[in-house]
Amino acid sequence: MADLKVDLTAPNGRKITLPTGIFINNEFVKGNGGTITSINPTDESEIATVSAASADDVDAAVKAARKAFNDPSWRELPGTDRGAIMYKWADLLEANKETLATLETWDNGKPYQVALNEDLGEVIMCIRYYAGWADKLHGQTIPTTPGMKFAYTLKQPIGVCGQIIPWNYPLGMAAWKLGPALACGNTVVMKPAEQTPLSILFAAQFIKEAGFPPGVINIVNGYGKEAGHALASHLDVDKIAFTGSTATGKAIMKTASVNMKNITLETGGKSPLLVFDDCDLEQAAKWSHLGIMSNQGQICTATSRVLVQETIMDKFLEKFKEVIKSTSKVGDPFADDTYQGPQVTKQQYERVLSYIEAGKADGATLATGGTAHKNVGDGKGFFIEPTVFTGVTEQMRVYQEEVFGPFCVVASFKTEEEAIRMANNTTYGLGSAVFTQNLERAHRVAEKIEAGMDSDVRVPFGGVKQSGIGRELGEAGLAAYSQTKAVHVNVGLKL
Ligand code: TXE
Repeated sequence: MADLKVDLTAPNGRKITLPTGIFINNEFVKGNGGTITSINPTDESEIATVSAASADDVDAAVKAARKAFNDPSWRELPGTDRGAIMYKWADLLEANKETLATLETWDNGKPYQVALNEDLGEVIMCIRYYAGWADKLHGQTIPTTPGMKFAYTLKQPIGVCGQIIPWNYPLGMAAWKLGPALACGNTVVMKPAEQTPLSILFAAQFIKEAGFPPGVINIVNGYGKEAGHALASHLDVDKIAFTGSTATGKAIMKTASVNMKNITLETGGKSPLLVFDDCDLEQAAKWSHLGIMSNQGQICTATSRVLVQETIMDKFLEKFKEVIKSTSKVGDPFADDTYQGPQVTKQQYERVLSYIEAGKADGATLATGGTAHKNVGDGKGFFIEPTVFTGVTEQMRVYQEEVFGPFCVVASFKTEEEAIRMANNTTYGLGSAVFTQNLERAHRVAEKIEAGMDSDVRVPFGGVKQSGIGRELGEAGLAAYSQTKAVHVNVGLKL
């Protein structure tokens, strides 16, 4: 730690020199909030120890971001040039994607092929997508009273943006938040999750090389209660964007009210997947599997409630279990044939196991799984068998609460009305999916479900109810990082 770098050899043999400081003003410096030791969830060994930011460090990062926001080298940079810097950063990330994916797998536990092809693919695409927007942000001219005045609007950045992100897609969440913020000309202080501090440090190395002026992007690893709270409560932070649990989202909302920060929240979910009796059963079973069992079930839009029309329940369950058995190979995330790695931390692993107990205690029927996966890494590691409960009623905790693991409940409905009512019977509203070959029904149900759909960087994403506030991604994501200023021009009105 002394020279703020550590030499590592990853389980796949890759040699990595990783910066360990916090990143302020384009430099790695030692944090004063203690350290974070990252644990490999596959075998519970220590990977590396990195700096954590104190409240004073967060203050230093905010000061750097404020200075950068007011500096002509960023503020007056034409959008095209801003975009060019972002493209350069994306190119550098792409050139280093194997190392970034290695760190992601090692620290988070997700399968390497997924980290490399899906996560890193999306990260690079997201930064490029928003780089393309940087010179296409403009206001409107608005006709008012001819001969007297006209008005126009300007799209301006919000200022210093605090961004607090979770551990399920460490680099993905960083890209979703940095892309639109930078395209709009803001400056950023980002606090990554303490469970996964590594990959973002490697990515931060390329910020200076890409050409971002000092202070435009600051990365402060740290703990939620200290560094996260310091950021959400800081009086010189203009916006806070958060992805994580609903409980922490509510706490941040309260804290952020101290100076009425602009706010975007993306929180939990209990997303329904509806299977009607006229669907392609094979496809419905495969998508139901992907929707909850990929990324170890640690997906905010995971389709964790599968609602199946009563008449096809037995057939569906048979297919679903078949797909789980043939696809969900649990094991070493660096092995090519692994579908499911370990849960990210012991805490998350224990949380999933406790929900398995809750399901049993409430009288649900275990259709498959329901135990820790033992035969990996000498019984070490945070692995869980893909778990499905049937016979679930709407009052059960496993129907209502977010589990965040390879764990889903299957419940039955009789009619379309009942399916919609059951789908909407939660405090959440994030993702959802409908399987039917009846197009009228598909669109009718989509309109009535209180939730959005899948995610794609080009399409707006976000929740309703207690799943969040605001939209990220797509053109709508730019609105979260810009404000509209109106200018009235007097062209002849005399008093
Ligand atoms: O989340 P937290 P945790 C859900 C999922 C999971 C549960 C708990 O159900 O099991 O949340 O996960 C920072 N002020 N999701 O405990 O606490 C923290 O340091 C400011 C869904 O990891 O919400 C981290 O950077 N910041 C989700 C971030 O908030 C604070 C993804 C998220 O941590 C803070 C993750 C505070 N007081 C978990 N306390 C999704 N929507 O995808 C914590 N943080």
